[in-house]
Amino acid sequence: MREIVIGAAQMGAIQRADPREAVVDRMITLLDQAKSAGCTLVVFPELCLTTFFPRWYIEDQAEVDSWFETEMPNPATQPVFDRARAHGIAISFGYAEKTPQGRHFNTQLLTDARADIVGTYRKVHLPGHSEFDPERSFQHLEKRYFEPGDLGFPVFRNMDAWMGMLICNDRRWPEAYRELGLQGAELIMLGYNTPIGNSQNPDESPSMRAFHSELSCQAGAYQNAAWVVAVAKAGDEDGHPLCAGSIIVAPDGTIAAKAQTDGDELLVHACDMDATEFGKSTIFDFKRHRRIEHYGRITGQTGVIYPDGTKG
Ligand code: ING
Repeated sequence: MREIVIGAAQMGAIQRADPREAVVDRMITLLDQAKSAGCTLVVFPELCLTTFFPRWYIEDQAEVDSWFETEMPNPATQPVFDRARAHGIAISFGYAEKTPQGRHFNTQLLTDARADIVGTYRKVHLPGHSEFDPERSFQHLEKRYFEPGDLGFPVFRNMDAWMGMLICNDRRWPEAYRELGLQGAELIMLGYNTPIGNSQNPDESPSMRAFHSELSCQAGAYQNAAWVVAVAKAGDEDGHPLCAGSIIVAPDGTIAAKAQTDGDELLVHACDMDATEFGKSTIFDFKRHRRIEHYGRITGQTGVIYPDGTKG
């Protein structure tokens, strides 16, 4: 039995004025709780060091860059790595990455139990828009502030298991999970910041947002026989509510743990990586059942092409 006691460290709101140091203190409190609960791996949300700044149209490039990290670890985040190392806990958390070449990504890192970084993932699926939209009550400018990830969907060997990461909108795209599943991923960690704004569209109600988040994670877990740990940044950020509902999903698609609040909250579950074996060797034994000769459209085209050749 290859058991990893995993902590899903949901975080409540981070206000635009909150300094990284205050956020780091909250992360360390969650790490201490995780240590007491026997966790050996803790997953934090997407962009967990700052407010969800893509909701703002920011014209001053210096202010935009103030939301990004130019190195990792760095002075503000070093205390998190130090505490994780002291506890012997591996961590994964999301942050806005600015590379030495000046490129901008929405990134999630993973460390080993010594808090040494074993790998990073850069968000591929960027939702929203790139220009100011006057019709919206809040903006969603990830396509403005980030480039699509350029690392693909990597899987890392860590703590005697195959682990991959996704970020937020990625969880809605089955291709993302399958890219990890085809590398044998047994654990998929993802953070999210999902606005539950005041849209009049019933499909965008808070309850539907929560339903679609769970549906996507449960499907991804079940269809790739992997554990999925989905961790929210939740709560009301400067008047803009974010969806909570962090969950730990088992390889059979059932929810093993679920957050009850929209604040800082640690979920804990002992995840047996060998529990992925049944699905991977029966229903989702990819090598026995997949028929790739029929899947050409999935990577051959981006949008809809109708049978009569017209494009959606
Ligand atoms: N946020 C949202 C998400 O995919 C979104 C964007 C919300 C898309 C609701 C569709 C519906 O959860 C991020 N950061 O991707």
